[in-house]
Amino acid sequence: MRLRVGIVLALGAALLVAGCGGGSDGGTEATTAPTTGEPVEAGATLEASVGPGFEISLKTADGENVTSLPAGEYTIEVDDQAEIHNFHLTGPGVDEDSGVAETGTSTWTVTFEPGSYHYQCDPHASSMRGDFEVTG
Ligand SMILES: [Cu+2]
Repeated sequence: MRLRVGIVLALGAALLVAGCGGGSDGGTEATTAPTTGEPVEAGATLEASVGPGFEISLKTADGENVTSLPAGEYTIEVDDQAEIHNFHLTGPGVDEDSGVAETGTSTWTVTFEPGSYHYQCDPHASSMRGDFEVTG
C-alpha cells in the first residue's frame, strides 16, 4: 500500500514537471482556444430567431452571434415566435421580412454581397436589432 502511494505521487510529480515544460515552450494543448467559434463559410445555414420575448438574434449553427461573414449564398432558418415581432433582414441585394402578424418557421436563401447588413424587429427597432458585416 505504502509503495503504491509513493508511485502515484512520483507519477504526479513527473506529470507536473512535464506540464511546466510544455507551458514554457508555448505548448500546444495548454493554450486556451479563443471563444469565437469556427469561422463560418459561404453556404452555411444561419439561424434567425425573434420572440417570444423582446429578443432577436442571428446565430451560426454553433450558436455564436453573427458579426461578420464571407460573401456568398446562405440558408437562413427563421423562427418567428411572436405575433408582435418580425425578423426583417436588409442589406445589399437582400430585403426579407418574416411579417409582424405571422409566426412560425420559414427558410430563406439569400446572397450576401460585401457590405453592411442589418436585422431588426420593425415595431421595436430601437432595441431589437443587430448588424453584421459581409466581406469579399
Ligand atoms: Cu418586436
